[in-house]
Amino acid sequence: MAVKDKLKTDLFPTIWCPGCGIGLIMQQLATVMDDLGLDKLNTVLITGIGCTGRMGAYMNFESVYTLHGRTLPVAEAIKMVRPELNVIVVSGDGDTASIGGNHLLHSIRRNPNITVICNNNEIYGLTGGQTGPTTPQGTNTISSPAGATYSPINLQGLVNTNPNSYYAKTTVYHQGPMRKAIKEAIEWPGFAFVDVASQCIENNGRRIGFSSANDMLQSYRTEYKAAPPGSTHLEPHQTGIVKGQVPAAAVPDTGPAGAAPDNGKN
Ligand SMILES: Cc1ncc(C[n+]2csc(CCOP(=O)(O)OP(=O)(O)O)c2C)c(N)n1
Ligand code: SF4
Ligand SMILES: [Mg+2]
Repeated sequence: MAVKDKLKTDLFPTIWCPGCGIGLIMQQLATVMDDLGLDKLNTVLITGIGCTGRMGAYMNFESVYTLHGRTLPVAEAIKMVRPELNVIVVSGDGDTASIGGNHLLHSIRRNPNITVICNNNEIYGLTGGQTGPTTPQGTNTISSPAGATYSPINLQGLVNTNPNSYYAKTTVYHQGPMRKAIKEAIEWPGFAFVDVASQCIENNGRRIGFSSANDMLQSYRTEYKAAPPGSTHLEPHQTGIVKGQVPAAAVPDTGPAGAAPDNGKN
């Protein structure tokens, strides 16, 4: 099968702005899905709301377009009842870490065998460019014209609170490493998170001084450096992969076996 068979090219052009990073992620995801032999029968895509959430519509897979922030409970539920499926979540940084932040904490804790690809454009793209949980401190946004007040959330730190998790940081410029990270994440037998720095030129980039999507893309080339092999922690603006211990087969938490004891109070 060809990579293009993984995409609904009859629906192109997409609704994404020209130069948006989301398409670069979709292209690499489609390539990996083709390499791994993923198809409509063995894989389901879960997306949230936001520009990123539209990816499910353009890929030739069964997909669930969930409520904003609710990708992870839907993904975990599907994995629980259909454990043989590959369950892949694609969601925006706001969707993942803000409105979906509580679900993120508990998915990391439960360690389901699902893959999360986070399109981290450091902004709420769809709604016009408001400050989100990953927006760097000091960034001018439509909701923080004097600069974002707070430090961004530490996604790597959160994911790595589970010693069996997989975390990768990459960018849409680094296509080869992104492809490797997505492939390894899908193959990882537990919670795997691929954090992809990606440009939103229209609702973030232009406001912070980039004149084109390509300028923004090239900035990832100069700003990001690969972490030394074997790193157990990535510094800001380092790309790389931090793998925990391979998890043992997940045992679903189905509650106590058998009927509750009759203690006379039932
Ligand atoms: C419950 C709920 N709250 C708020 C919104 C409005 N909303 C839609 S998309 C979005 C932010 C999207 O940002 P992100 O997840 O980073 O995705 P991006 O558009 O950047 O890809 C918000 C706040 C909504 N649709 N539903
Ligand atoms: S608003 Fe930003 S994230 Fe949304 S499609 Fe346009 S460039 Fe991409
Ligand atoms: Mg975003």
